[in-house]
Amino acid sequence: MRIFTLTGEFVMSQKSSPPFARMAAGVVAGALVLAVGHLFAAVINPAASPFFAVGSTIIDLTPKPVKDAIIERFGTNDKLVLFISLALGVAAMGALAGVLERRKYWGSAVFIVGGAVVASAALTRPNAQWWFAIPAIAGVAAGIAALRVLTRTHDRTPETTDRRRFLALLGGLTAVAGGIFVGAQYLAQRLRDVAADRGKFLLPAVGSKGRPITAAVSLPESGITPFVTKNGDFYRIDTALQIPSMPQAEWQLRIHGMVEQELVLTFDDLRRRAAVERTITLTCVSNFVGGNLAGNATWTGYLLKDLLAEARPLRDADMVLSRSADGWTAGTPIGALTDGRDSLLAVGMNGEPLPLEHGYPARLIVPGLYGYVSATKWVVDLEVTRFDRASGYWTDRGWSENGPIKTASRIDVPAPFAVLEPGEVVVAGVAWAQHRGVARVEVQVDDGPWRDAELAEAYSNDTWRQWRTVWAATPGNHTLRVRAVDSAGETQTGDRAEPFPNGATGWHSKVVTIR
Ligand SMILES: Nc1nc2c(c(=O)[nH]1)N[C@H]1C(S)=C(S)[C@@H](COP(=O)(O)O)O[C@H]1N2
Ligand SMILES: [Mo]
Repeated sequence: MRIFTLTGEFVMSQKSSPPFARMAAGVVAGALVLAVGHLFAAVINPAASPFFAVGSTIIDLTPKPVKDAIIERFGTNDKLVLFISLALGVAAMGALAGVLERRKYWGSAVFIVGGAVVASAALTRPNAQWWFAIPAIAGVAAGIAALRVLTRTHDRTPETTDRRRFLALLGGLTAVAGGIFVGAQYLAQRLRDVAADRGKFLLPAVGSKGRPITAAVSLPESGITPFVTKNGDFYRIDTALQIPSMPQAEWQLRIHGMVEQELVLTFDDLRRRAAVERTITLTCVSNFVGGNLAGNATWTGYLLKDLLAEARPLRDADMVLSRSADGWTAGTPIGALTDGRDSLLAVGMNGEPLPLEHGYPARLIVPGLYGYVSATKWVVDLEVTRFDRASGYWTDRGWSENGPIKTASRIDVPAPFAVLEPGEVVVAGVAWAQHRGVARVEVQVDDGPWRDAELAEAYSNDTWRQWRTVWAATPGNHTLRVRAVDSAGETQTGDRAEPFPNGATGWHSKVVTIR
């Protein structure tokens, strides 16, 4: 390696080589830490993998404004962005370790510190056991070994052959790390094949069906949001970096806390109870005005009021804290689960077992409440408690304790900034005010009067409702606005509010150009 020293001498020596080779050695050793950690976690528990342990911890610790900025910029690719940042972070740490790993082992020390961070992240995950630290320890051991071997090879091999030997070792170890990672993924899949488990899940026979969904609830406009959202089109929001894998045979729902009779229900127990089918529109509190974080599905499941009645909640309980297999929680007012509305322990979505990302094998669905305080996916635990004793995941992060869904309406057609011919232009969309129901929808063009839109038949107060109007469009740029009125006669507010802390408000508008 030819370089000039500070004094200007020309030297040929590995010892004073620029740090690229050492950095590369460190990066490869870092990759081995991740890969070996991932492999051990595949066997022990996927949540203990450096990727998931650190990733989930970052998600839980990220302050809200940063999280919002990331979600705004990257949308639902936020998890991919997180993994890439994590890999880059480990690469940077590896490069630093490589540079520092001279005779003094400072690089190994960097790995040990990094490993301690990963191990603490793993050990502080919900449901963690002491052995969640093993993947980090094993990964760091492999990483340090690789770092030692690589730097020694680099420093000791004679100049003429150094690059070749070093590069071969570097390449070989990179391939090994890649192989281990792919193998770990495969092993994790084989060991807990929850997709296959879902394939064998039988939906219960339904005693009570909801109203049939007739053609009258749908308007024929093309481009309008369909009344029922297909499972594949249904929005997905959760903090889960990996979908909790909960085979049906292992699943249990524990109902406990302030109850007279603690209950533990398996699927065998549930199959002896009456199943129902209900169509309910779910909405995320993070939805912006005009956004698409809402979906409507026919859910198969069990009425929560019946299951809770078996447990006999104490009179002074006012909340049910539901918990997922991966430790996420929601605090739901007990009234919303027992007041006669169709709150469900759902096991089916549009005639299929719940898709893995929507909560297989069981989740909650509560009409009228945003998902963050009610719709726990992969649910395994219901603790009957009080708002002054417990709180849910997002409430702990500043979102409102109560999350009733606000009245909202959206223009689906025409498309934003559409350029259209003058004459009859169809304006259409959906409106929702779950558990109150949409009574009217009004549309305004520019500063004109608010006019009633035509409505599809209401399916129920718990579902959204399609609307349309025909507008006699004249040339120029125009702003279209929509607002809904709920069945209590309350008009959707035009005051703009951000989603935080309890849901966005404001009228959705679209600008169109008429030629
Ligand atoms: N276990 C778990 N359940 C969860 C969440 C979560 O992060 N983890 N997010 C909730 C939120 S904020 C919403 S809006 C709904 C979204 O459900 P979906 O992904 O099926 O549309 O799930 C709820 N249930
Ligand atoms: Mo949400």
